[in-house]
Amino acid sequence: MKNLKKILALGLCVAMVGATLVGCGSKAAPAADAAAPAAEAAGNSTDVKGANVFMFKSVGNAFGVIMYDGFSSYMKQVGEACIEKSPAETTVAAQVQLIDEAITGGAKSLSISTNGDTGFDEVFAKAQSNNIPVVSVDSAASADYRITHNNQASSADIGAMQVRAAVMAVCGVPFDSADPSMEASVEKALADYSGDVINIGVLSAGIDTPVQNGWIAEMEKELAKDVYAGKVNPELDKKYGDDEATKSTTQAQAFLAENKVQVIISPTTVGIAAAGEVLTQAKSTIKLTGLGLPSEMANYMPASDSDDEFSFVCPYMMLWDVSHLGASTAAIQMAVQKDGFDGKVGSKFKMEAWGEYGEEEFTAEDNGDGGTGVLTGIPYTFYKGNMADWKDKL
Ligand code: RAM
Repeated sequence: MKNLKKILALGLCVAMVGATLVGCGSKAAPAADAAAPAAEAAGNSTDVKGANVFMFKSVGNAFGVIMYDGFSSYMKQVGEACIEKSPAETTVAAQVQLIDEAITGGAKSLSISTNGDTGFDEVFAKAQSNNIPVVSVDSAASADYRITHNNQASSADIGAMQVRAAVMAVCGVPFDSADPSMEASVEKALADYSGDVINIGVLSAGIDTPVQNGWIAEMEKELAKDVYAGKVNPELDKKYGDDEATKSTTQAQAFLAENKVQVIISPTTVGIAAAGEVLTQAKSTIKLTGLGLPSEMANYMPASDSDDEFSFVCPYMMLWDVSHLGASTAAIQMAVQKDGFDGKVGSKFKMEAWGEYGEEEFTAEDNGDGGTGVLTGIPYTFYKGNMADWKDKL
């Protein structure tokens, strides 16, 4: 039920970030706030002192920009100050330094998407002893130090759907909106497939990035299923672009030069956009899918029912409501600070109505990594049937 509501809310209209943002037309109210240019949005502070700090993996990643826009618009709605402090480089060391500065500067809370599993213990312990609650989002922080993790969508679903989309792309099978999980579609595609064994490449973010590594592990579980046996190589060919456009481009070019894979999955918006450009320019037959922003992928994807999706490098891809992901992170922080939400399994909180979303209730669940997570979204597939609606909004 909760998932269906998310699909409907996402499908109806979402106001997104910054200059490319498109409002919701007749559905106005708080979503219009989300439409405000980030620099003007209230809630934003110029000072760390007393502010709720949001830290993405690095600056300049549109996914992080949209998430912070949702975070700050929710903070504004509830009258709280916030500030973004993301590093220039996508590294643990750069994040640790900024967290340390935020603690010294008197931050009220920390919401973070981490660049790695290790290296944060000392600074997170320092945050804890300064009563600064740590909540992770997108890429998890250590269970020992976070209150909970905001899980954008089920990792198993994200991993499995990317593999299914990759195989369908090679087999030339269109996305069928009546089969959103693509489970039946991929089964049929493989039953009809008699070509060479399909090799899948993965263009990921950092080699140590928790969230992408979690999804890759789920891709490998999906590939171990009988339906793929003998038809798809269970070994993924992995490369890492560190969520930097230049490095991701170089890695995509390496896939092209090696010519070993028939399809690339890129579970990062930076990687998929870089690969989209490389493969499109080269007029390559290597297909592409993964997690992308429609605004960044519009040149590499079909956008109308009359398009032949297989004449584009990326026939379809997935993502979720990134703005809501930021807003729900802010709501978790508020529940921790004001409503006694402690992030233990079974503890619940209510998120105030925001944008097109009515009041929502979320519950902390075992996240499978020694800590808890709160599931706030679902993967949504962008394809020729809906890209025209989304490329200017997300
Ligand atoms: C990138 C980041 C982020 C990921 C999205 C899909 O912007 O790497 O971690 O969740 O893509």
